[in-house]
Amino acid sequence: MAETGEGEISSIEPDDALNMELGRKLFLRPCQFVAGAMTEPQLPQMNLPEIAFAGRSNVGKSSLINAVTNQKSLARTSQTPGRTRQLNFFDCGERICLVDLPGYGYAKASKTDIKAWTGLTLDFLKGRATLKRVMLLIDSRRGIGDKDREIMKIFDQSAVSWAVVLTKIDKLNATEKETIIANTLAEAAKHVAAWPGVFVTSADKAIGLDELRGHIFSLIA
Ligand SMILES: Nc1nc2c(ncn2[C@@H]2O[C@H](COP(=O)(O)OP(=O)(O)OP(=O)(O)O)[C@@H](O)[C@H]2O)c(=O)[nH]1
Ligand SMILES: [Mg+2]
Repeated sequence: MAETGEGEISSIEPDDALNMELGRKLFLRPCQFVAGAMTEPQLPQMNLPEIAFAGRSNVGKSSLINAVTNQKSLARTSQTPGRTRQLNFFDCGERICLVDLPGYGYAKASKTDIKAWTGLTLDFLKGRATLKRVMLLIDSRRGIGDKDREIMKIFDQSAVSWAVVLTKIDKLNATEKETIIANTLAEAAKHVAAWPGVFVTSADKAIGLDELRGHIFSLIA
């Protein structure tokens, strides 16, 4: 474990300072919304490497995309879970595409809607040639749950390369942080398709963003 400049505990060694710097620069370029897809024919052909943000409803996917791209309202965020109901594609500097996925585990939406967006999301995750990595977001207050385990299984079976990102770390005290990071690392390590680390982030307090940007940059460098 390493201490970042802000004194936050991070499980990531800052050994790739160059990637972090280039990743930071990458996201100084403007990002723009390209397409929102609710059906398979609406999926855009991007010809850019893609990084998708997946996770439970309300885990903070849209907020993290905004934080990483330095754009306050690129992806729509909400107090109401289940807000992102389509796959949203954002072109960042014509170098990379970030994909904001609908969250899973939201019980209040209609069954037909849930089926539609879950089906499309799974098809996308399993069959997208340009998809470089899925960032699987886990709310650090909740930890990995059964729904997350189901999706990890799907990733492993479909050979989707993925990495775990803890969100909303600003809500935890130091002891809680250490526990959740250790538990999450241990669980991620059991999965062959998972990147062997965990990103520790807060969109609100701008924690762990350069590490995440550096990781994303390393995937397209
Ligand atoms: N404290 C704190 N709250 C956060 C953070 N990131 C997101 N939130 C809050 O969590 C709620 C959900 O955030 P979203 O970014 O909309 O979550 P989402 O995963 O995109 O949600 P869906 O689109 O419904 O799947 C909002 O009220 C955010 O303000 C964070 O880093 N810290
Ligand atoms: Mg969202």
